[in-house]
Amino acid sequence: MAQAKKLMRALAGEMHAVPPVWLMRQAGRYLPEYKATRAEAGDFLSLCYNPDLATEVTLQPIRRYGFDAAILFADILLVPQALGADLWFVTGEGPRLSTITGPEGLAALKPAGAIHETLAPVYETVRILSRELPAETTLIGFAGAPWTVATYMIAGRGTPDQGPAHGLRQNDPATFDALMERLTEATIIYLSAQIEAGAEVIKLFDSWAGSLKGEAFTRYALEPAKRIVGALKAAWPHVPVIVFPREAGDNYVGFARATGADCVALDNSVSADWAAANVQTDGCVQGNLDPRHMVTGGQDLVDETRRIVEAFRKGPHIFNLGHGITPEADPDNVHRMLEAIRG
Ligand code: 1CP
Repeated sequence: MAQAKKLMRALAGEMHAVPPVWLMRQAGRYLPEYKATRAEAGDFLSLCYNPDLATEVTLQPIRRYGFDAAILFADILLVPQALGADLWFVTGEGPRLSTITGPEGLAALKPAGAIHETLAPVYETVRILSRELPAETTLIGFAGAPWTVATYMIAGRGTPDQGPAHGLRQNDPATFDALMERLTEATIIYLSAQIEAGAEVIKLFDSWAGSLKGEAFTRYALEPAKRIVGALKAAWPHVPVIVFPREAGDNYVGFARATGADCVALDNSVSADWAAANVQTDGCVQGNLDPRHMVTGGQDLVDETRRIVEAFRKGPHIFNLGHGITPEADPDNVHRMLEAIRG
């Protein structure tokens, strides 16, 4: 079947002089319309679980910028909540969760199959979006990878070095491995439901993969991604999967092939020239403009954007940032970036 959507064609290996583009966190606090809808919802989690308002914030950046993809508005931490963890957000600080420090914490979690009870509104958002998005816009569903989600469940918050999670995996591997297993199962169930509701592409965010080294990277980043991609591909061989083992460095090489993914998303700590020579040789890559350019703008933004497009011109590429756009970003800089890409 001929695929009309540009982002889908890039994922299938097609090359473009003007690559498809979307941004991580494209719905978010840098947009005044997002802040208004979030205020209407009351708080962040109420926004995530309100299908009409979550649809609205997903569509806002599409209306404003005409990106090639929309990413479902939700959060990677909804899965721990659906497994029974307490979750709340402290304004100006970030997420807080109940912690898992040993076998009791694990025993208190619900089975993976119980997540639909909590996550049903998210599937409804996907269903509404698949009806309402423009015909040329691809709908991306997502989840956090087990390691990244586990780091939050163990520490109860975001951590600079994921120390508590490394501590549990070294000191109580039985509990840690059982948590990873529960998360892997829940992630497969969650992403399957998103595909059934209409998600056309899946992205797996392993934001803290970079702190796993050597054998630990293989075991806790690569292996779970491979299982998740394998399970999705067994049921939906034509649904592309983008994997994002952020700050993987040399471990980006061969990651798509080893996991069966269609595309690897690159953070901005690797150079585009290096990634073109060592990662894009396996297929589509996504990335990797430093998000700070969305704050600082100017000629540097234009030059860097063009340099990245040029570096990845010899293979399939989806333009994106190397990490999420920040609340301090200037919405006009996104227009400048698009102008530099699309001309
Ligand atoms: O105050 C607010 O309005 C909340 C800010 C916010 C937003 C807009 C959070 C809290 N999550 C989100 C949405 C979100 N999160 C999306 C929606 C779609 C889009 O990209 O537009 C997605 C895909 C995520 C994914 C996510 N959440 C990740 C993986 C990607 C990444 O940024 O590395 C992670 C690590 C989270 C956890 C999380 N949720 C929110 C925050 C501030 C964080 C990071 C916490 C930390 O610093 O450790």
